[in-house]
Amino acid sequence: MTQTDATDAQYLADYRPYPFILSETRLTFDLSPDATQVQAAISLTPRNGAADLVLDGGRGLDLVSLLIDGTAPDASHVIRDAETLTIRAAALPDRPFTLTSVVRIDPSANTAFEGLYLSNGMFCTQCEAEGFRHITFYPDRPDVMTVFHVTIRSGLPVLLSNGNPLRQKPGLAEWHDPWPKPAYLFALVAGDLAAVSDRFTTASGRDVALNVWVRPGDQDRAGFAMESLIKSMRWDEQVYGREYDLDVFNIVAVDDFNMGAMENKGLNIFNSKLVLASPETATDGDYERIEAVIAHEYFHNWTGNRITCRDWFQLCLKEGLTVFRDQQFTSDMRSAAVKRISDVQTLRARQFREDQGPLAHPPRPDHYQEINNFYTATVYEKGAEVIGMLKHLVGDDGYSRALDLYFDRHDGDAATIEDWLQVFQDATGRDLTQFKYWYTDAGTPRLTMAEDWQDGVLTLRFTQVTPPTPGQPDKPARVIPIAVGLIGPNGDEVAATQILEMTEAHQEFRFKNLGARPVASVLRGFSAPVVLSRDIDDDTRAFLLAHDSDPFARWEAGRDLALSALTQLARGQAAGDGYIGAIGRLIADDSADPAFRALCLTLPGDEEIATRLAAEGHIPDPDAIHAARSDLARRMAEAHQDTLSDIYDRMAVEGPYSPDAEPAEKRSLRIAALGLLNRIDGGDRASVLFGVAGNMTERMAALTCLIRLGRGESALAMIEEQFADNRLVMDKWFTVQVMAAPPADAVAIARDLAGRRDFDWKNPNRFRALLGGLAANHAGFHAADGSGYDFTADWLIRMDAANPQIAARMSTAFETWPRYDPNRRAKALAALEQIAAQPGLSKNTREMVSRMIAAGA
Ligand code: 0A1
Ligand code: ZN
Repeated sequence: MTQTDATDAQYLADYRPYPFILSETRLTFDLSPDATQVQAAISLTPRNGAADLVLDGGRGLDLVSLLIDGTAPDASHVIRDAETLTIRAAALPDRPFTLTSVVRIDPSANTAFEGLYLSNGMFCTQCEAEGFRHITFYPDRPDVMTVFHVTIRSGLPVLLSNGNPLRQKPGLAEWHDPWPKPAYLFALVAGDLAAVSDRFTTASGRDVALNVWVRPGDQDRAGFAMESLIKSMRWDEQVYGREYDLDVFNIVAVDDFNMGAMENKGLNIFNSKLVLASPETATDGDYERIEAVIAHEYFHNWTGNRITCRDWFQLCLKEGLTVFRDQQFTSDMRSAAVKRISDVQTLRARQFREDQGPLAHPPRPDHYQEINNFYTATVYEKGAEVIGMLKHLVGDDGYSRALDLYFDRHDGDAATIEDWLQVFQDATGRDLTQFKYWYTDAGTPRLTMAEDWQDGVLTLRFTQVTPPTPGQPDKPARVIPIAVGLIGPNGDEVAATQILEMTEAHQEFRFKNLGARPVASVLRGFSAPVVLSRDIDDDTRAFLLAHDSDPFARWEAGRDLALSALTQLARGQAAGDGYIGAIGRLIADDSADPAFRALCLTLPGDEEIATRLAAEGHIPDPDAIHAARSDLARRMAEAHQDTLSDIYDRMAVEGPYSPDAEPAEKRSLRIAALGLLNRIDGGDRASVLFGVAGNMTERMAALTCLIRLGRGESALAMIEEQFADNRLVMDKWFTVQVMAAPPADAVAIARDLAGRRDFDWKNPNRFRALLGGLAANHAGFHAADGSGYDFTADWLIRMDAANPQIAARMSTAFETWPRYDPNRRAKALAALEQIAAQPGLSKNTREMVSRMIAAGA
């Protein structure tokens, strides 16, 4: 997969069980910001005779003492290097023994937010994937599981760890987690915290105390997170038959966090942006994400914690399944159609982009250098799509039998993708040999369809090809479930959805005894993560947009129409009238639900247009794309001014704000209409709305509109004045100014903002707000003078020294660089090379940058 130094790569094929079995881990923490002492007593039994004991743990651990059954081993038997501590077999008993170490660590110096660190004076941990080794010497791998007993000594008022509380008194807390777990699920939190509390009684009668811990004063923004938790607990019992298994469930919100949230057993730790919400500070999108991520982390208790991964190559075993489950949850809580369409949009924007560029990798990779670089859209989102396909192939009953067997057979295990597939084979009798390629091969299959109509028979001919990806030049045909329905000339469905199973490189399917030629609705519900091309004209697309009974396929027809118009416009051709007409009919149709109409009204973004152009063999021109999109939006607004204006007025929601699906969907249509009208009303509606809106959803929408027109100044000043102390709102404030800026101004604005005192760049949310805002301004980031690339590269270098995970993650702003023109390519490559040349660059960023550079070689 990479051209980089292969010597420090890890390989799936090298897996060996750990030579010791652990039965208990007892940890004692004496917390202090710059000198925390950690005592770890680990009970071990040699698995098969004598072996060296190799523990993970690097230079940041200051070893104070080391004892084996109370006696120090001879120094000649103890070997330390940069990443491990080894005790030679000769110094170890050949029966069960206890290893007790004491180390000192400095949480206040931990700016990488991996291991034990401080966030606003609060101690917290992040141990996935390999953070525990920064806390103490330990076999830090997911297949080493044991019961943990934790003692925390600190003057801070709230002291939390995993499991159930034992002794709790001022200055001391003891926790016991009865469920054996790997070290990556360990967590500790200590701070001055306040809780929103509730209770939940499980189906079998266990009474569980629930707490959402926040900074004192933030309790009024934590209620929605608690409601979401209770809904998740109930849903997992009803739909998957899974109950919670401890007496307490704690959630803690922290301001400094590298990712979204973490499923530590009984003590989930969250980025505060995924917990805190009030109508004045959070948008409908924020509420929906909070509900989904609370569910995701809670669902991990079974898919991730009770059944974990044997090694990190199997990451999608827990992540793909848990994303699939949280998507099902959201579809049940909100509109299933809207959820599916937005999941496909995300998949295409993130995973297709990854899968078609230098960073492509299989959902289950077979080697990596830095595991933190593999928390990707491919592992998460494609991992979930693969499960959706499996469900299509075995049916709902088969899926449910397989899941019951999975929980039954593997509870308490550290499992593999092979185990997972075996469960489906055993529960359904289906051979999944060919299906497994979805896990082991990278790349997005291209599916081409041609049609033939003769004597009442419709023939659909499919061809599949998966383009080469780094390290995988040729790929065998995959099994692809293609959901197809047929629509008669009058718009009625003449054949209901059925799944065609494609298993060959070329394959045809016949539909017989048809009276008149139907229109095929293909890949309904996006039944497989492929790129479909078919020979279809705009009239047929418009027909599908008007009549398809499958909401995804219907939306997709409109999307295709829009993309075909936009790509032509971007290439200097006249286009768009057909799309504008078809959209006019759809938005006037009050029987279609508002959120669906909103999705249809929102044009594909610049990035998506660039991707389509590249797929069609053209070099995307960011400025031409931006101009094409603005042009089509303005023409849509002109053509449908009255209808849009009517929608804008009618979709106003009366009464107090509620984040529920129904009002949120009305707001989404209202905002979509506003976005178009803003192109022709000079910003008048946005300006009024900004002043009167009582919720952040409409205020942000109005602010975005004003910024687009260069009229954002006073609205930005008002937000700043009102919310200077609210980090989460100020993060949005940073993002929107750069993201919505006219592309020619974006880099200069980003530069100004980076010079502000409140650009607290070591905070991952603030850094992402600014750099991510620029990356999302397609023509701004890809400015022809290379200023977007240089600005980003400079900041990545700076961030890398403090927090390698964040720098490596944000480096993906460059991942599409090979598809642009020679001038931009040269400038992007120079920026990547500048990063690569940085002395002391982290392994994380080095791996990412060298994979991206290799693509241009
Ligand atoms: N397992 C978490 C994601 C996560 C992964 C790594 C982290 O730190 C490097 C933090 C969180 C989830 O899927 O939610
Ligand atoms: Zn997860």
